[in-house]
Formats: sequence, C-alpha cells, structure tokens
Amino acid sequence: MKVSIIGAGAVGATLAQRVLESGLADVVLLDIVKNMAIGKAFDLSDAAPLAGHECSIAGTDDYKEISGSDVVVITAGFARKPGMTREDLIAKNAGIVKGVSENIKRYAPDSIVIVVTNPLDTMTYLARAATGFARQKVFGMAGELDGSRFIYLIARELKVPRSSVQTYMLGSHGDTMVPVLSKTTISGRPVSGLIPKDKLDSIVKRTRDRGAEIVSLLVSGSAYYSPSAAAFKMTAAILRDTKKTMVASVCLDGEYGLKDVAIGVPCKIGKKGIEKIVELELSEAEDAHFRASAKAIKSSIAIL
Ligand code: A3D
Repeated sequence: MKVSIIGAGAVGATLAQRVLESGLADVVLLDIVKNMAIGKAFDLSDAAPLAGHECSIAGTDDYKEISGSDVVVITAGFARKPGMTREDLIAKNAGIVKGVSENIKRYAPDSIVIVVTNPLDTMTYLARAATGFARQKVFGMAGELDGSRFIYLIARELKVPRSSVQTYMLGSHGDTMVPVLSKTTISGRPVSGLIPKDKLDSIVKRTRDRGAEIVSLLVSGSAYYSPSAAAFKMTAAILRDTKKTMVASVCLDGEYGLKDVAIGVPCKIGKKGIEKIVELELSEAEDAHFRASAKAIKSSIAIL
C-alpha cells in the first residue's frame, strides 16, 4: 500500500509518522520545500528500527513519485495565525490546493484523496472540481476531529470512558458546525439528560472554538496531533476497507436535499472511498442549523 502526503508540515509529517508506525503503508512525503521533506523522511526512516516497522518513506518535491498511490492526503497550505478565521485562508490556499489537485489528477489518477487544508469544505469542493474525480474519491477530514474534541470534553465532564460517548458533528468545519445533540449518547443514554443545558452549551462552544483556542496557545501554527489522528483514521478505513461510518466532508448530489456543496455528513468509508452517505434524521433545529451551515459554505465557495 502507498500513501502520499502533500505538505510535509506539522499535520503532514505527523500523519506520516502515524502511517509508518502503524505499519499501514509506505509513504511519500512531498513538499514545495524539497530538502525539508527529505530531511523529515530521513529522520522518520532512522526511527523505523526503534518503532519496529518495515515501511519505507521518501521525501521529495517531484510529483512523479506519487504515482501508484492508493491514498493521497492534501495538507499543503497555510495554517491559521492567532485572530484569523479559517475563511481568511481562502485566498492563499485555493491556488495551492488547485495546483496540488491537478498534479494528483496527472500522476495518481486512481488514488483516493483526503483533503485537510483549510477552509476545509471549500478546499474539498475545489479539489474535487480540479481533479475531476468522482465525488466518492475526494473528501475532507474535519467532522471526525470536531467529534473527537466534543467526545473528549463530554467524557471529561461526566468522568466516563471516551469510548462510551457517541456523537456526530456535521456541517462545516467552522463557526457553523452542527453538533447533533439528539443523537449524542453516553452508553446509550441521551446527553441532554446527563449534562445541564448551560453546561452542554458551553461544551459545544468550546468544541467549536477549540481550534482557535489551540492556535492562540501555540502562537505559531495550529493543531496537528488530533488532525493527523483523524486523517489517519480515514486513511486506515480506506486501506483496511473497514466501511466504518465516519463524518467526512463530501460533495452532495441531492442527499439532505442539497447539491453543489461539500459539507460534513456521516459516510461509510472503505476501499472505494465514500461507499454510502448516511442520511440522519435531524431535529427541526438541527436541520435548520445544518442548512445555515451549507449556506455559509456556499458563500465561501462563491469566493473561489
Ligand atoms: P504547516 O506546518 O505550515 O505545513 C504546511 C506545509 O505545506 C508546509 O511545509 C509548506 O511548505 C507546504 N506547502 C505550501 N505550499 C505547498 C505546495 N504548493 N505544494 C506542496 N507543499 C506546500 O501547516 P499544518 O501542517 O499545520 O496545516 C496544514 C493545513 O491543514 C493548513 O491549511 C491548516 O489550516 C489545515 N488544517 C486543517 C485541519 C482540519 O481539521 C481540517 C486541522 C489542522 C490543520
């Protein structure tokens, strides 16, 4: 198996480490800054005997090396600085993602593409258009990360195992993300009966703002351990053909009554990419929130 990661920065290099150390696949790490990608690949290779895997990694700036990839993950682009929204990145990152996508189309036409670059839903829409791939083969990572943040905070509040919390975080990877509280449960019990409303509202807010909270603490750069963990989970679902349901940003074509937008929805992910889009029954308020989120993403796409 072969995974190519475009962008050898914080998210890309940490994802490379996760892929290698799990023994999942060989990795090509490509960055516009060639020597940096080579240096990180050397460092990760030197760790292989210690980490106990036999996978290989190459650093490069040459797209020919991504040919034959099963999965390509796009992490190239600028991250937020304190005070910036993800939308502020459109102008800089659209050109990068378009160029990267055209190279994927040329050199890895049979790959499945996972987008990580922000603003996530808009960049996913752009990558699908620029590759011309089927929508099942190009999708974005965000909802799994936002869901993980939410689960962590709920489990901490209730002092329960994280594995007992189930949730879906739909919509955009931004201010209009949609926590599906009607389907958020702890060992099968609805969260609304376990956490008072004002506390739950503050956990939702903290989840929504968690990326900005981390950006302001890091001063330089944005979160990468949890984003790379979520991108790894999706990559593994493809390569191991798990068909697990996870939230991915995907271009809708009538599902949820929407078209022409990439937005976070639950999907079954397997070796063909998005193998099924799951249409959840949402409460009236959640449905209205989801539609508002789609509207916000569409306005962002219109800027492209
Ligand atoms: P960073 O550590 O700056 O790495 C980005 C890398 O991309 C750098 O090494 C650049 O040299 C490289 N790069 C820039 N332009 C190109 C190009 N044209 N071709 C190849 N490589 C290029 O950032 P990061 O790794 O922290 O974040 C990367 C992107 O992911 C940013 O847009 C973040 O906002 C985004 N991100 C998204 C999430 C989500 O949950 C969706 C989470 C974390 C980061």
